[in-house]
Amino acid sequence: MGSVNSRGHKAEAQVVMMGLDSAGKTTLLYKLKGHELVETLPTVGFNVESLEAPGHVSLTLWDVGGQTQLRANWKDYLEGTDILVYVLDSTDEARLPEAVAELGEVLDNPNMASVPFLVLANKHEAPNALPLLEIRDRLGLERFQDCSWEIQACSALTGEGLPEALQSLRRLLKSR
Ligand code: G3D
Repeated sequence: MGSVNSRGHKAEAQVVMMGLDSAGKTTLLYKLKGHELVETLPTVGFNVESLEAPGHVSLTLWDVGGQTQLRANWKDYLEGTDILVYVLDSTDEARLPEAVAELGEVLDNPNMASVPFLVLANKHEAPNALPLLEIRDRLGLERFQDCSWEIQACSALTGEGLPEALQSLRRLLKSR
């Protein structure tokens, strides 16, 4: 997946962004692209968007969970994924177990073996957001020893944490 430049490095990266519906993926994408915030509609199927940082990065957005009809297909598209960005709603404690289970299922896919991943604990500006350390513990991230991962708190609304998230992406791209 992607292309190779004259130095033999990949010039493009296939980043797959996943998370439960309403985690904030669409808002994040627009914020990262420098657009004004837009009225968001529930993501149907998937969007493919390209992002200019850090280089040519192709971003594919997926909702996981709930939409059984679509879930049957998304696993086929994981092949060639360079990085997984998993977006969580830090304020949605009720659906955290579901989000944890879905992340585990995605990472268990053979196409995801040793693919680095970044967890974005979104909506962190909200007063009822769970602390980042608690989210990390409840995700059980320590068990993923075979691949590089990072977790970052952010807010797609205020932009807080997004420069750090892009730095994490760069680090993880280098770790491939
Ligand atoms: P999705 O693409 O993952 O399904 P969306 O999620 O981007 O559509 O966002 C779902 C809702 O969460 C939207 O609110 C959006 O404005 C809100 N949201 C996204 N990011 C943040 C954030 O960082 N903080 C807060 N407080 N809200 C956020 P609506 O009201 O349109 O459903």
